[in-house]
Amino acid sequence: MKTFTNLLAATALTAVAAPAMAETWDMPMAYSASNYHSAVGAEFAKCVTTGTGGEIEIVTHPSGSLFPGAQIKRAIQTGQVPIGERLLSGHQNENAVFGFDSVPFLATSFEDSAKLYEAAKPKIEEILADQNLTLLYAVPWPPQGLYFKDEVTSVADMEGIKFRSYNNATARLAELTGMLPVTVEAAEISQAFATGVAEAMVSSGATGYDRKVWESLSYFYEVNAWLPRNYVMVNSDTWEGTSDANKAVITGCAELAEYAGNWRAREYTGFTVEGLAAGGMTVGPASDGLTAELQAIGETMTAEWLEAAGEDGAAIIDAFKAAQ
Ligand code: PCA
Repeated sequence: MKTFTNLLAATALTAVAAPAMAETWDMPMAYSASNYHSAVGAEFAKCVTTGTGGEIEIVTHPSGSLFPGAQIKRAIQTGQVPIGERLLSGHQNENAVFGFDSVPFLATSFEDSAKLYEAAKPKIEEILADQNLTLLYAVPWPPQGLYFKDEVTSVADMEGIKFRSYNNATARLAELTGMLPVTVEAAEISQAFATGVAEAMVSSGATGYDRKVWESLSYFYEVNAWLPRNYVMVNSDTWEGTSDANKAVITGCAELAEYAGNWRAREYTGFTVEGLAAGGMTVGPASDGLTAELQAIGETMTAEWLEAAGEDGAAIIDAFKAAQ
């Protein structure tokens, strides 16, 4: 009888000591572990694991190691993974509204990009909710500039160049400048440039720096075309099944991650642009002539986006303009 009582006591103790139902949430991320998006994701994961007392352990998988970028959203939607991070404008082909942050020259600074995001957020949350996805946080990339092998002073100089694209807007930019778009994930960029699959791209100083593109390319023009964002999303069924206490921890960690990510993006901008120059690249603004040509192309792309995104797109732009 004594043994039985002891056994009961021991079982009760174990029940108290062990976390209720420990779960592991694998979190695929598309960009290199050293990139600040991945660093922020790792901090977010740690915050959740610690805050939930280990009930939810988030394990990040950077560099597209679990799923390549293009498959991450679908993997979360279908419950193959509970959570993940994705460049949302990568899904412009699915719904033009997802491309609101890649409309050329609409928001070209961190301040404006934050206002544009606030203007778009309710609609984006609604679209994601219809796809069984719950938005947790979003972090911007630094302003997008143009990378080339040779000096480029006009759109005519771009004719026939193989241009690495990462969403519809970047592919369209290639078409409108007479270049040849080729889709390449960030994780594959260095190889694509080394092998000649791609010869140019539009991206941030951060991505060029992470991928050491000075090994293949020589010019970075600070065009400040737009600032796209990465989004961390959770499967809505998983979210519904999460306790209120753990939801509160995750939401709090997401707020911290968004805040930290925004600051890191700003700091990383100068650091990486300097890094490109230190790597041997010529870094600076585009010529006045090229800037004017790109502005005109931006107007075409803005009109096309508004046409494709309809009333929702117009409402986002109106809300953004009202906040400026
Ligand atoms: N880097 C990502 C998206 C935007 C950016 O700055 C990329 O090039 O894939």
